[in-house]
Amino acid sequence: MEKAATSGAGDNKPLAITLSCREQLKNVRDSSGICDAFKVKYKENPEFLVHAPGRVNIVGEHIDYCGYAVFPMALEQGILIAASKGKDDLIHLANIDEAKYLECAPFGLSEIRSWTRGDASPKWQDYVKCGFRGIMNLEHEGVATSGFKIMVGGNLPAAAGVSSSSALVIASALLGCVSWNVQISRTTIAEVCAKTERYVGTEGGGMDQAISVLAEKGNAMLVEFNPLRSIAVRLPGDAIFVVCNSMVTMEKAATVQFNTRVAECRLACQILAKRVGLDWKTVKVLKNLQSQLGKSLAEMIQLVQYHLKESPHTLAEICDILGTTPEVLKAESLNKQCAGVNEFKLFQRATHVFEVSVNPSDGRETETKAGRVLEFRRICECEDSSVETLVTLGTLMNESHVSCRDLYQCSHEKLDKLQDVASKIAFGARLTGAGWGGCLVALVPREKLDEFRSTLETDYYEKLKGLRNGRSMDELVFTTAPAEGAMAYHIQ
Ligand code: NG1
Ligand code: MG
Repeated sequence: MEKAATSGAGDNKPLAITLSCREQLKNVRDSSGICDAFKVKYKENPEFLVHAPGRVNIVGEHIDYCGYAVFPMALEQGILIAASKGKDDLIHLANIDEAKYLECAPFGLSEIRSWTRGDASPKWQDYVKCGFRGIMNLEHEGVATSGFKIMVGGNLPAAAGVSSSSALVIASALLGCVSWNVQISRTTIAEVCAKTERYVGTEGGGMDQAISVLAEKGNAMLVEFNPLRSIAVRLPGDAIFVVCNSMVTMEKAATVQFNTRVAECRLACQILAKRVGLDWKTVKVLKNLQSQLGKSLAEMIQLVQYHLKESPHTLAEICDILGTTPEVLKAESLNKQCAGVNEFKLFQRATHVFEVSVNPSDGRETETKAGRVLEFRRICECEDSSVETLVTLGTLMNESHVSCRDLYQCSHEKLDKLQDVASKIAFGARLTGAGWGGCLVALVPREKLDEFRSTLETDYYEKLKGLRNGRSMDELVFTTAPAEGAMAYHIQ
């Protein structure tokens, strides 16, 4: 059984709101479309509605799985599920966009308990399975006693780096909790879903699941890991964050890049551990290495510069340093997707992680350039909305983009072009989420919003009409206030 954690900022909010009549359900979250589609499909009314928001990460990319804190905010846009409990253990699943998300054959709950994706490309329904699996494995009384009829919809662009996958995992898990009466904290749901989303095959961190379920309306969240803790942080009043879709889609679970980056961070950690005399097989997470050594980030960067070379390490070189064989290394440190990769850029990846990360409880780093996440939080907490403050925040965002582009190499030429156009008007802009496509987040002066949008339209979107595919500017570029975490609505 999983142990229950209870320390999230959003933990004091109930998981569900009870509604007394059907009309109330239709008035929640623009849900009449999905309620109607549910009724057409299943010839009955839904009993539950679940909303789980997507997110933008404002600063701190590809560091959650290294154990470092990140700084996301929940979007108003999200995944919306309408559902009713079934009479047997089957899950019937349909998507409102049935042309894009093909209907799948019903599957039994018993099949989910031990489900993993295997070698096929991930399908949209796999994320639903991840969510249910997490809750089922908690082994609470009443769990998985009934299946569901489900209609999935919402207004989040998929494969765009705004975390539609985790929002779907969270929404499914929350539906499981509420309908089977599993009473656990939001923090536990976040932890469980971070683990189970890995069954699709990517070794992600826990940022997306945490923000989707723990977010507080009006605030961004500093999310720390091990143990998971979320701290609400108010953004400066005049800061307008704009999400801009590069129109390049990236299915990270279907590609080798994401997991290779995770493996590179692990290998960098293990080599450093070995070099300083620790057991490389047990020290696999950069933050844990830093804690064990009691070093500052600046000192960690010195270690990187001393022990890792700038040119890529081959598998054979890594085995040599660690005194092991490729077979053992594959079992200890690599994942399936990077089985065929032979060159690992350990110096650059570790430098990116230590540059952008900071231990929130360790104030020592604030004077160095190293702590972009903590620095961002510190500035926000000064509650000063002056132009100088916004310029400083924007500069941190631009620096973060450069680190993602050059050191972590998780950008894309079109995303870089968009960042270039955006940052001419914005205080700053950076890719958000895993990268290799997806969205940009920009901090834009309030009075320049119109100019920002029209410049993006002429200098970016108009030039890529083929990719645009008829989408409106409102779909591609939108402002968003920090929204609240996931919520279920139940008619009684
Ligand atoms: P995306 O691909 O944007 O949902 C992924 C990971 C995060 C984090 C970011 C990079 C999952 C579910 N999400 O987000 O944990 O590592 O990349 O900062 O794997
Ligand atoms: Mg995702």
